[in-house]
Amino acid sequence: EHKFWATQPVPQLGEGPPLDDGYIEPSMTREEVRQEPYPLPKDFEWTTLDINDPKQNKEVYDLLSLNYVEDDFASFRFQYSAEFLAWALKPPGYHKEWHIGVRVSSNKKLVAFISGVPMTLRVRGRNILVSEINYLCVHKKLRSKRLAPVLIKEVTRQCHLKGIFQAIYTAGVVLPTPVSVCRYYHRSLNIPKLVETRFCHVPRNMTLARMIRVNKLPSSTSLVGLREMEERDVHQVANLFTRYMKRFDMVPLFSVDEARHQFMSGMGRGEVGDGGIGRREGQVTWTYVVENPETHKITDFFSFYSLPSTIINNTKHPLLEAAYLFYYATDATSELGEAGDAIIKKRLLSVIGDALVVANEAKFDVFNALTLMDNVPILQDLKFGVGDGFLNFYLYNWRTAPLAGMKAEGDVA
Ligand code: YNC
Ligand code: MG
Repeated sequence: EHKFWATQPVPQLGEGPPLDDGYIEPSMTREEVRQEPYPLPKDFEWTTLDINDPKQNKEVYDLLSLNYVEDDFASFRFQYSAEFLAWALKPPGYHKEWHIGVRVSSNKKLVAFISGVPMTLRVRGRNILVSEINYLCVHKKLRSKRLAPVLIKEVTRQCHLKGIFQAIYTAGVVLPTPVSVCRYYHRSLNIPKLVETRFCHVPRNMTLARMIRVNKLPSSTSLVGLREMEERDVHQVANLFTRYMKRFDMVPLFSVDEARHQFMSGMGRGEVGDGGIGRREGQVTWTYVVENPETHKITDFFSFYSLPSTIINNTKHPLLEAAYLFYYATDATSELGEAGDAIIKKRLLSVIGDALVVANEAKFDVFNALTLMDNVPILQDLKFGVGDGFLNFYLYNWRTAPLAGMKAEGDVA
């Protein structure tokens, strides 16, 4: 069935939950790791992409914008911007050796890519240094030639050379074996455009005018003390994030520098904190904090990022401007269980409600979220509709029982 995945240290389909969390295959010393790159079919060669070089950054952008992930009906294709890729591929401690490409030997055209970035992941009680693998892409003309397994083996080898033996990755496709499955939800902002581009449709018992009215958002935010995040907030935000994420079983752990990178460095080149909700050139992320006016403590924050999609074969609307809910946190309570959940839900309705207002003012067409963290209980109240996409989460060389996500998804219905 899975000729490649059957050979890899991942739980095989139908294996059943493990007795204990831990690795599948032991780590190696540097000398034990294969020293030569895996062979490529003739006429192709390996390359390391230097994302600091605008030309190479653009080469990755060009490859992905024409060949990366599409929806099931080939109507929309992710169009990560060059700025987004530079941000995503260069977190603190990144390794250029983990930005791997394949070129045609004769003309040096980039035809495939895979990347990893380092991070610390907590899975249940265990902290693991992992690489986060993303942007696996093979040019459309080179599909089904078993190039993907070679890319995966090569990035694995490069991780091993840096002493990393575990990885996390997500995919729309089902492979051996998801540790969690989330569903996409969509909050319509620009209804006329979403209808025109068939992203959504007017239900039979609705009119376009009524649909616009029902989904209308206020033009200003509701929370007292809400403002754009600034450099001086980084420590408090990192701290708040760490405390809040204790609620969940699989989370990244961010140092202060990593928090700065995740929440600040995608904010564009303009002046931060000028009060307006506009868009700065090259802006990738939007991060807002709530500062208590009396204590000056940061009590909440939210973040979302811009990830447009090409609308395939549409000349009037070439691009769907989508915002994706990223991380958020609140100190509304540290209480666990149902009582805590109810307090969190109430607070998040305001916090994420304001995120919608900001995204709408910044002219996004749609706001997307997954069924993870504390999203599920607020999606319906905030007028998100269920999407048809799923996102599967995977761990490489690590066993743990399935994590919430599926269960949470079922709770919505
Ligand atoms: C996928 N998305 O099952 P079997 S997500 C992993 N992730 O192997 P071929 C995938 N494996 O089943 P094609 C995969 N998609 O025979 C397919 N596969 O065992 C497996 N699409 O290879 C597949 N980007 O080269 C099969 O297929 C084998 O030419 C077939 O290439 C696949 O970034 C692909 O969706 C996805 O560009 C490159 O279709 C191509 O079709 C494409 O014949 C559009 O491959 C873009 C797209 C994927 C986005 C992503 C996460 C990738 C994770 C990779 C796994 C990382 C493991 C951990 C490594 C580090 C370990 C350490 C330490
Ligand atoms: Mg192939």
